[in-house]
Amino acid sequence: MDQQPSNYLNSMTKEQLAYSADKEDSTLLPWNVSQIEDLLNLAFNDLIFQAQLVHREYHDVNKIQLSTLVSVKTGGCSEDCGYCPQAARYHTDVNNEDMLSLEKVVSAAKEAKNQGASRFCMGAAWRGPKQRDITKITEIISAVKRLGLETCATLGMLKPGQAEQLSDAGLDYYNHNLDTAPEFYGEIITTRVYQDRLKTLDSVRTAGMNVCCGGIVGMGESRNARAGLIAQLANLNPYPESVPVNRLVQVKGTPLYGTGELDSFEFIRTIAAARITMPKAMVRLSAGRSEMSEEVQALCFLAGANSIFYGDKLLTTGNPEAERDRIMFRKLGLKSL
Ligand code: SAM
Ligand code: DTB
Ligand code: SF4
Repeated sequence: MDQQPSNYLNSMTKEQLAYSADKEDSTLLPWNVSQIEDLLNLAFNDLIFQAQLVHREYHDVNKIQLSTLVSVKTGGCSEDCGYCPQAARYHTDVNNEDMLSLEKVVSAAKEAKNQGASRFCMGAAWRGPKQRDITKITEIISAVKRLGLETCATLGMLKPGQAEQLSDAGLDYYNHNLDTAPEFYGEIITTRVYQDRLKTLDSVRTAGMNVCCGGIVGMGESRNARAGLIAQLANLNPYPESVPVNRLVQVKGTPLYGTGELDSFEFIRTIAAARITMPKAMVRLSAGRSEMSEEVQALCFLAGANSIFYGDKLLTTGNPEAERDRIMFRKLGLKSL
């Protein structure tokens, strides 16, 4: 592997960091894919050092934000995302369930708050919400917000006007991932295009909500494709407030089941590149933690991750138990935000 010396980066990142930190200055240039590939190609220690410099400039490196996820509508989705156990067309153990009642979601949110989460994220296996879904989910969002939690939802593509309704109900963040680089995207999803995703992200911004947008690594993509994803995210103007970096959770029955395992250092490098290119964002070490050792997670935090999903379940797959995370936090001297 071609490793670049550390000083190679120094002059480049100063300009790029200025751009990333202050997008209002339109004279500064956006990131191009090859610059991010150069970052990913650095010797590991040099990359982590650069990521730490940025992380320490913009964040308290010992503080981690905790979000708890709940699936408010599980399974039966019409889309064909090759990684997803909730797509109706794949034969997985996930069944098509009804939407959870307001009471059930509120009780899950109370429990998340008691456990120490600051944000409650609600996911639905939809291509996008129908108007009747918006009516129900807005009631749920307002009720969760009243508990004093930050709210986040991931409901698929939004039609004109829907983002405003969600925002009016008290939704703080909308999660909608670009998932991968534009060039690799068609290998993973065919039922919606990249531009559809960008359009939804634009509506979320226009409605005044915070954007939570990231992707998945470990789907058989190249390092160039990981750089392509980071470039897309970093060049959103402004870049997302929250960037979930998921490691593919391989679920039996999905097309991506059996994909060659991604080396952990590649995952950590991706986190570092996200941190360097999006200095103020919260970078979330998202799906895949159950399959990671504490040591790998510690390296992710060192690379700039400062947010996690907290609670024993993601949407349909497992996540480390809250108590296990508390023990890990104690060992690493980490505190929740
Ligand atoms: N249906 C909505 C949508 O696709 O926008 C919201 C829910 S969807 C499950 C949210 C995100 O979860 C996806 O965009 C993807 O990035 C992530 N995800 C789904 N299955 C995953 C898996 N097996 N491993 C890692 N991430 C996954
Ligand atoms: C995100 O980027 N990751 C979360 C959240 N946003 C909704 C979802 C991960 C899902 C992992 C597979 C599952 O549990 O179904
Ligand atoms: Fe449906 Fe979302 Fe899963 Fe794609 S990722 S199949 S849209 S639930």
